[in-house]
Amino acid sequence: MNWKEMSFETKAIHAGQEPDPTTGAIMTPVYLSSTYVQSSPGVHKGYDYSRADNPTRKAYENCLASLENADYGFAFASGCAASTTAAHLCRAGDHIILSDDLYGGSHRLYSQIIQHNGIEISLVDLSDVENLKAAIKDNTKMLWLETPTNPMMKLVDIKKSAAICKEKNIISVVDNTFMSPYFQKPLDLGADIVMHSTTKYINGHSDLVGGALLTNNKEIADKLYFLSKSMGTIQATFDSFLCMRSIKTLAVRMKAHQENAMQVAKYLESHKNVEKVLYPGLESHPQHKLAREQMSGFGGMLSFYIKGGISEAKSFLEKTKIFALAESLGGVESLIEHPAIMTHASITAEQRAELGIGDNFIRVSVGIENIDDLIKDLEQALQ
Ligand code: P1T
Repeated sequence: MNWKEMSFETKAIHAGQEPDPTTGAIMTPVYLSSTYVQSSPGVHKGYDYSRADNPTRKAYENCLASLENADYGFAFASGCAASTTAAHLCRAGDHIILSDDLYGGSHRLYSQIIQHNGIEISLVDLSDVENLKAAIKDNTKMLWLETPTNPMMKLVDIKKSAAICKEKNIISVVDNTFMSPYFQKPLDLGADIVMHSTTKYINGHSDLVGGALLTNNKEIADKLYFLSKSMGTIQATFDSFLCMRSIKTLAVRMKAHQENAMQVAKYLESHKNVEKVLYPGLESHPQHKLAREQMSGFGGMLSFYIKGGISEAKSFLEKTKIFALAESLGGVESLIEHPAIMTHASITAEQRAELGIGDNFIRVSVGIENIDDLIKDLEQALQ
């Protein structure tokens, strides 16, 4: 079957998966085997040890790769494990340019670990491509961007950024966690690698932690395969199975997330106790035009400033009942959180202030519950 010719919804359900040849089981079995019998030294059926390859993980990796229009996919133990592995494409003396606004854990990984290994980093506001051009040095090896960024919802022009990198032989990586391939396909726009925290929309049920890297570049794929099997950063077999099951419904979930998020964004924007809403689907978003160009939808994530300060924010967050006060995002259930105290606490207060992550700043992952119930919940908490 040539999956490249199939539509997203069909690939999400079938790509990489064949009925089990021995039993006909329609779901790929969970191959909980660490090793594989060889008929003669070095002669086997394509699998020798599960850190290198596992049939369940491979089926999942192929399915996810097909959704990003990638030829190669690798699944990791977490989004951070995927990032750590990709960062090893660089060596001491190299320079990495990163979005200034990043998930707090990614910021911590690069500024407190990767940088200490002799790799130079620059945090840059990539929403203006001129800033990217100005930040490039002779030793720049990689560009790492989130779009939309977590949690400020800033957009980065993937096509322009990737073209600049290509000219200078810089590897461009896009963290596509917020949009999922349903709404944004960075490889089609010229990026070299797509990264996911599959913990989020890809798995979508808040019951595992995982990550992924996808690429069309054979040389990069060979290196990532070498790194993942050598560093052992791979996704566990059962978690690969769960993710593969979950992405079968990715298209329907993403549509529902977006529909609800748009209504929540409009509701919040019109509320007297809300100062400002950041959602790429709103015309008030400063990069709404770019959102329409490079994304096919606007996703389920939004942020807003509540009127007041820390006490108003805390009081609101303590009162929501359906929106659970918790870190993470992208699950079917609605989550709400305070980035300054929770997800972005590892960033210095000074950097948070520069980015706009203030005491009255709140991030929302809009789930797929009934929209009337969601609005009612926000209404009683905002009052
Ligand atoms: O949590 P983990 O699966 O290791 O993924 C890290 C990560 C990477 N990139 C983005 C854009 C992310 O949002 C995350 C994880 N983020 C959260 C836990 C959060 O609440 O924002």
